[in-house]
Amino acid sequence: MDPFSRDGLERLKARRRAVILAHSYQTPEIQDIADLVGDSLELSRAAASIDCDTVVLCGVRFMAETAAVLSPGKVVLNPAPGAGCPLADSMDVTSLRSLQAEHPGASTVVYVNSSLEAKAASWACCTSANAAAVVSAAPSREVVFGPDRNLGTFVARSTGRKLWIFDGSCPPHDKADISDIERWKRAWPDARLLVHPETPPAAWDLADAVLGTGAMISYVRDSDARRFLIGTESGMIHRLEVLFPGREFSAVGRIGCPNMKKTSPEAVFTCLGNMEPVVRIDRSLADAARAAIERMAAIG
Ligand code: CIZ
Repeated sequence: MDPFSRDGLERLKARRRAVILAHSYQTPEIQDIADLVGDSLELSRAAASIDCDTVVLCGVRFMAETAAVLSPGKVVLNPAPGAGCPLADSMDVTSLRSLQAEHPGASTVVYVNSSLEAKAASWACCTSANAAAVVSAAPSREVVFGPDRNLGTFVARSTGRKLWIFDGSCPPHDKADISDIERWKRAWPDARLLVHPETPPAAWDLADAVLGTGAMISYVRDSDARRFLIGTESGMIHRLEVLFPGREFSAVGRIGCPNMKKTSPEAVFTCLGNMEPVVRIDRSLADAARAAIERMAAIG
């Protein structure tokens, strides 16, 4: 195959009737070759709705799996099959079932950062963009929620629902460096501080708003501030800079996900050329997980 070039990639995409979808935490190089950059909710909706034969999902494994479940008629390629998610891996389905057994009357909502087995055992999954809306729509007032402890705590506060929360976390967000955030607040006193709900409550207490990445974009769009401190995975800075060239952004809290940086433009090109690695999911597992994923895509 020819070496990677933008023209070569466009030719391959046309030949494969392919779209490239990238999460907002991907590197600038990947975001710049993508047809659509977004959060998990936007990517899964796009994978299902765009008229194409092939989807190249640039993110981490659970995102490629979610896209494949929602797009059974398409080939979903994952150019970084080694990119896992420690948060998703932190809750196996046996642990989730134990929590469910302790609270038999509760509905179960799992964050999209979870295994397909956990999704299959749940009423719905959610993203940070619609976690409160999904929990509020749950048929029982009590909800078993996992795996992210911080997001669960935030959703319990904002919905007033009783949540039984699994004790998992996203290591880069959970270990956000609070003194770095404080330092930046002193350095840019006029800036708005936006932090992700996967960060710990100590970060929320300093922030102007606690938001998922999609809501951070809306916040900046609607704000008259010129400078923003962003407490989430640092890939988000490129996304914001592309969308809002007149504003200034700085990443705070030293939040970096090594798995999100495992996709290279060359790997995207090679996987489209070879049409592998294909995301293959056992049919019965996909069918079992689909209802929870479809609820996530339909709500909020
Ligand atoms: O929902 C997502 O894509 C994640 C993991 C974070 C966010 O806020 O976008």
